[in-house]
Parts: sequence; structure tokens; C-alpha cells
Amino acid sequence: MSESQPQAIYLKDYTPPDYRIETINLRFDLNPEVTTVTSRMEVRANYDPAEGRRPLLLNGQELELVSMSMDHDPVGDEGYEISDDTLVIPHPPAHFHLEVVTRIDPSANTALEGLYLSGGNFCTQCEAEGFRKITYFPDRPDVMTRFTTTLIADRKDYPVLLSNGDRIDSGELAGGRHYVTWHDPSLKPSYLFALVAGDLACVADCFTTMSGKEVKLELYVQYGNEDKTGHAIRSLKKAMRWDEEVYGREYDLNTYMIVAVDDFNMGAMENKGLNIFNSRFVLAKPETATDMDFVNIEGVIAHEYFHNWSGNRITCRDWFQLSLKEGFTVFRDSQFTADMTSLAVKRIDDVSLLRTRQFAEDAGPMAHPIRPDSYVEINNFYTLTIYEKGAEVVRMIHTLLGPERFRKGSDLYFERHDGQAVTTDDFVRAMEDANGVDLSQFRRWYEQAGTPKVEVERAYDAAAKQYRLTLHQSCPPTPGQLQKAPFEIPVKTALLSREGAALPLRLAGESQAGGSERVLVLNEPEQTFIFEGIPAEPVPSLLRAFSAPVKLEGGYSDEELAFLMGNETDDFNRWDAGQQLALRVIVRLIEGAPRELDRGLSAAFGKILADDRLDPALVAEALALPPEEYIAECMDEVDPLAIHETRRFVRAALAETHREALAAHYTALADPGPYRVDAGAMGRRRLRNACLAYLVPLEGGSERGFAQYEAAGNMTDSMAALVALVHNAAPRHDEALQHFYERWHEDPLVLDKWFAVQAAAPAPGALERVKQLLDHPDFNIRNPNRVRSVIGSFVMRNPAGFHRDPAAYTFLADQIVNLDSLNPQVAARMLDPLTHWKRYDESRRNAMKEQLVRILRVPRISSDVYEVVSKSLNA
Ligand code: 7MF
Ligand code: ZN
Repeated sequence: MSESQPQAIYLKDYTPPDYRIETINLRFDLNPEVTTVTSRMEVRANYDPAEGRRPLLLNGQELELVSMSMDHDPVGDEGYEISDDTLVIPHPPAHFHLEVVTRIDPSANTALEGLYLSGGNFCTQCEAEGFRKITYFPDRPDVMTRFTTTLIADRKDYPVLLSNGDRIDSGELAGGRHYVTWHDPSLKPSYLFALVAGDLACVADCFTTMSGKEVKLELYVQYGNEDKTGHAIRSLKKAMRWDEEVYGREYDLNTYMIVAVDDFNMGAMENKGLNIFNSRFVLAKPETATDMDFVNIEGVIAHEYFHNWSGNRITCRDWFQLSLKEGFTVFRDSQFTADMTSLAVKRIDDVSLLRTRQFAEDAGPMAHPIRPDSYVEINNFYTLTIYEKGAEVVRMIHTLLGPERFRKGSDLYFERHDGQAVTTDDFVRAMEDANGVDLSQFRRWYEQAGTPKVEVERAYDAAAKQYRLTLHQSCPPTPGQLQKAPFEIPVKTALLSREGAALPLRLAGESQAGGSERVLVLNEPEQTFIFEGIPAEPVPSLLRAFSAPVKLEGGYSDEELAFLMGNETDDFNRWDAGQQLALRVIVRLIEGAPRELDRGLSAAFGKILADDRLDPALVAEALALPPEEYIAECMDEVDPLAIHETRRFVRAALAETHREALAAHYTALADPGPYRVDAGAMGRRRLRNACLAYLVPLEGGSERGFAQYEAAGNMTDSMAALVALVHNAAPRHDEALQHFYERWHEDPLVLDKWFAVQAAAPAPGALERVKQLLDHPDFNIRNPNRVRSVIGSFVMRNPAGFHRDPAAYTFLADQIVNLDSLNPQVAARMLDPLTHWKRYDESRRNAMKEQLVRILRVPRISSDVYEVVSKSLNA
């Protein structure tokens, strides 16, 4: 890329495709080193041919062209133009058949995009632009085609041959080979194509849809993993039922297949009727998977299943619309997880992710609206903004409309656009048309980047019994967007009396009160809401359930936060009041306040521990101090070591002060009964392990940790003990690590945890330990999960370890350069911590920048890495 810099693509340049591919017949002659792909397409002009012929443009990368024919006539060299990534036929007829034969080498595919091998099995990943590495094709989501696919391979090594749709033919061939033909009756874009060929165990089940149709469910895993499939299958059935009940959406094919593979760049992929999953989001049993793994698997299975409607039947017109399917689908899977587990816990976990990671992205050099205007490499736009902020934007529509009207909107969207490739604007319009509302100002959420700030002023007029809330909004500049127009921000609000009751709310101009909770709509830079008939000055409860993705500055005193911690009726806000109080205490200490435990925080902590009416999962959430990344987010100049040390000091002081209560909970929460993975049991384990984490650094705590490690019969308790021991460098932590390795080194997903816990250990010497882990015989730079466990855990989950010594920046740059030559997508993702160089002190800033400059000078870096590095240097 050093010769010609990668070019940006712009939304404003979108034009409809000139040709449609009505059908495609694909034949794969599968061999690891040489796979021959024969593609026969029926092509039809999508413009008026009377106005002159237009060229047909096919995308293709790293393909060897063997032959080409049009309507059965060979096309010679003069009949086409070929470049590194396109094949152009200059003057084709308006309707014709095109046959293209190409060869590829799956065994050399380390980027894991297109057709590649994982554990000796063939599999594919086509989103966003991987299909062009398989064959020449108009690889854009608005070209929707009917696919028929024949797979040919050795029967012995590849008894299982899968593709999208229905199996319509199969048979034996000469030389020990066999074939299977698949036909997918649905119209789909090329990014939803998939094939799998290998020797895999099939675990089968079935599901009866609401209209009585029988769907076969097939889960394919490596032999030996069949005992870890039960949870995934149960999750799939729950998701299928839930989408029928909540959205009225039923599955449409006869079979739903899921294949688990160990080498996968991301979490999972929603290919039509044939999902391919990172095995980490499929395989689970209590001995090997934590409670968090179980919950995540249920969520990811649901997410991919929900895409069948929000993504597959209705897809994106172009990749600028990515949040159309991802934001909506994340919103759907979060509603599902909330229904399956706990609404408040799910909301807290989602908001934590948003505040710690998405807010940072939205304030950094890669900030972009949920519908970007341009991109260089689309793979870099599978971001927290597209996914998590995208889901928040859909959630705001849900909050503004309410559940019934939202459902009317989604029904209209699904009906109106079934079988189409559409835009985020079509989604918003369906919501408007179904309900007769105007969301034109709301659309700014799709167009403007950055996290808005909402500041609150309050005034109580005792004589008039009037309470005035004045809200101001502003939004900082982001790359390419210096000025922002006001957003439409739903601020869900209640007013709490000093006794803790939510008061009836009557706004000025209303004749009677309408409930005790209202969605105030802030759509001007500044707005005042006047409440009448308020008998005494209340404490406002604002942005309930985090009703908008903004930074709220409520202007609360410490005492008011403590009041909210005890009296809020909104579970999310109650938790958040505690977070805000703890955040304040930590920031004051970092800024030089005397090193002592804040009395108010300690009292609040004690109250929560003493309140036995609370849900244990929520108690665990409330006891957790804000994560280091969130504290960093709230400081002007980030000092990662000071944040770490201070947070540790507060934790230790709380533990010391409340040791009895923590120990009592720890003992009382021991679960004597049979092991269960339900919300109640998970919540108790969560709280017990939160107590353990506080106790381990205290006198005698490491014995308790080691005892739990030895006694644990499940991965949740085992990992919690191991993390507590290793992250506190407690006595015998090495012994536990050694034992864990010997017990689990043959299970790659558990071994990932072993690597990750060490790479995230904050004590001095982290860099050296990480370097040793890279030399471990079980480290493999070609496996993305392993790379994320070691390098990812160190640079993204260990701020103190990573920022202690600038040598870590050099280390990361070296790793990125090396990774980039193998797998650019994974390399570009690892870059994130360096891109935020502006947030640090001068010496760190310069050291980080120097490494970015060094990466940019490396010849032939990928467009993925190029885009991230150049944007972060130029911002
Ligand atoms: C739940 O979105 C939430 C997000 C793209 C790959 C899966 O279905 C997907 C794919 C990336 C990042 C996050 C997720 C996915 C991808 C994901 C998975 C489960 N279409 Br990249
Ligand atoms: Zn998705």
C-alpha cells in the first residue's frame, strides 16, 4: 500500500448496480492447496439498454482466472479488463450467461476471509467483502441472487459438505470423491454465502414454528465436543420462540445449521441457514465455561438467529447502512437477554460497555456517526459505535414510541421491505409511517458523531410549588464535524420526594398529572421543563434506565447520590448513583485528596452489603467500583498507573472496613445444592466471587482463594479464584496456574482463559511475562482467539501493565506489523490502544505516536492498518 494509498469510499457516490445476477450456480472442487471454483451466472441489465451499454464490474481478489465464457462462447483476453481487484467486461449484452472458472489456495489463507481451513476443515467468512476472494462477482449487498452450490471433495476427509438452503442432490464420484448440491430458495447478497466441508459431528434437534412448520436444527462440532452443545441448542430454541412471541417473526427454511470453528476473526456469522460460529460462542459445559460464557453464548446465538429477519430477509443497501442490521439486531438480542436473565443487570452491563469503550471511540480519531459518510476499509467499521450506539439509537425510538407503537413500526418495516436491500432511513420511515410521527430531527443520531453532554440546572419555588428543570445539550467536535445541531434526546424522568416516593408529574399547561415517570424530550440546545404542584424540593431521577447515550451532569451533591443509592426506584439509576459517587471519590484521591476512605462511600457500601432484600446479582454490580477505563474516560489527562493504584487503594480500604460482612456473605452464599445455570444461581455466584475478589488481598485472603480454586467443581468459581490469585500476585498463584495448565491444556477455549488471566495481571513485569507467553509452545499467532487472549488482554484489559513502560508500545507495534502480514483485520483491531495517544501525558503521547509513525513506514501494510494509523495521526 505504500505506493498507492488506499482510497476512501463515500456514501454520496452510491449508485444502484448496473447489472443484477438473477441466479448463480457454483461448483467447488475442494482441495486444500488448489480449489477450483466454477461460477455460472445469469446476468441482466438493471438500466435501460436503449441508452447505451454499460460495463459489467465484478470484484475479485487473489484469484487465478482459468477461463471465461459468455453464452457458451469463450471470452478471449480482448473481451475483458482485469486488475488487482476487479474484472470488467466493457460491452456486455443486456441479458446473458457468464461462466467464470477460477482457482484459489485455501491453505495459504491466513487472513481468514473468503475460503480457508480451520482445524483441517474448509469454511468461509464473506461479510463484508470476502466473497470476492472466492470468485468474481458484484460483491455488494444490494445485488441479491438465488444460489445453487455443489461441493465436491474427498469423502474420507470431508464427509460433511454444507452450504445455504436445502440439500437437493448428492452422490459418489470417482477417486473416493463425493458431492452434495444445495439450493437456497431465498434471495441473498453474496456476503451471506457460506460453505463448510469437513469431518464433523452433528448434534440434531428440531423446532416447531408458530405456524406448525418443523425445522431441523443441526449443530456441527469437532468430534469430542458433542457434550458441550446442549446450551447452544437450548439457546437457539429459546431465541426462535422469543422472536415469534415478541416480534411475530418465524423461521423460513427447513433447516437451521450452526457450525463451530476454532479459527474465526469475530464472534459469529449469520449466513443464511448456515451460521458459522467461533467455537467460543457455542461450546459450554459447567466444568469448562463460566456463567458469563453461558450468558454470552445465549446472546450470540440469539443475535445470529435474529439476523434472519433483521439482516438477511431485509438487508443493507450498502455498507454505510451496516447499523441498519447490526444496531437493530443488537437491540433485539439485548431485549432477549434481558427477558432471559435480568433487565437491570443486562442494562448495567450494556451501559458499562458503552461508557468504557464506545464513548472513548466516539471521542477519538476514529469517531464516526452510526451511519458513516465514508470509509477506507469497511472491516474497520464493525465498531462499538455501529453496534452498541446503533442499538442505543433503536432503543431511543422504542422509548419515544413505547413498546406497542414500536412493534407496529417493526411490523411495517419487515412487511414493506421483505426481500429488499434498504437504508437506515427506510427503517426510520417505517417507524414514522406506522405511527404518524415525525422523526426528522431524531435522524441526526444517524448523521452526527460524538457523545452529547446534558447539563442540568434545577430550581424549586416553594411559594409557587413549582419545580424547574433546565437541560442544556452540547456535543464536542469530531473528525470532519466541527459543529453539531441539537439532538432529540429522550430523558426519562421522575421526581423523588425526600421520603423516596416518586411524585405524580404535571407539567405546566397540563390539567392533571400523567403518571410518576415521564419521557422529557430535549430537542433544543436549552429547554426548561416546569412541574406544577410539587409540595417540597425533590431529588430528580434523570435519564432513567439510561434512556439516551449521553454524558449526564446532574449536578448532584455527594449526599444526593447517597440518597439515590438508597431510594431510587429505577434499578439502573440506583446502581449508577453508586458509580458516580465512587468515581468522584477516586478522582478526588487522584487529584491529591488525603489518602483515606471516604466515609459516605464506605457507608453506602456497607448499606448495600447489609440489605438482604436486594437481588444478589445487583449487589455484585453495586459493589464493583467503576472500571479503570471509565475512570480514564472522565479525566482530562489520563494517568493509567495513578488510576490503577488509587482504585486499588479504595478497594483495599473498603475490604478492610467491611471484611466481616464480605466474609459472612462469602460463607452464606456457598451453594450446597446441585450446580445450576439459571439467573438466581448465577447471581449468587457472582456476588460470592465479588466478595472473594475483595477478600483475597487481605490478610489470610489468599488461603481462601486457593481453597476455592482447589474445591471448585465449575469454571465460574475456578476462574474467579484464579483471577483473584493471579491479579493480586498472591502466594501460590503460580501453583494454581501450573495446575490449571495441566488440567486444561488440551481444551483450547479453556487454555485461552489461562493465557488471558496472565496477560491481564497488572503487577510490574507484565510486559516480560507477556513476551514469555508469546514464546509458549501453545501460543499460535494464526489463531485469533489466542492472539486476543494474550496480546488483546494485555493491551486492552491491562491499562496499568501496558502503560507502565513505553517499551510496551514498541512491543505492540512489532506485534501489529507481524500480525498484519498474516491477518490484517485482527491486526487493525489490536491497534486501538495506541490510537488514543492524545489522552496521555507528553512523554507517553510521544512514545505512542512514534510507534504509529513507525508502523506507517512499513512497506505494504494493509488498508485496514493504514486507515486506523493514518486517521489517528492526522486527527
Ligand atoms: C453479538 O454481527 C453482537 C455482535 C459480523 C461479525 C457478529 O453477526 C455479526 C456479523 C463483529 C462484531 C460483533 C459481532 C459480530 C461481528 C456480534 C456478535 C454477536 N454480521 Br465484526
Ligand atoms: Zn450482527
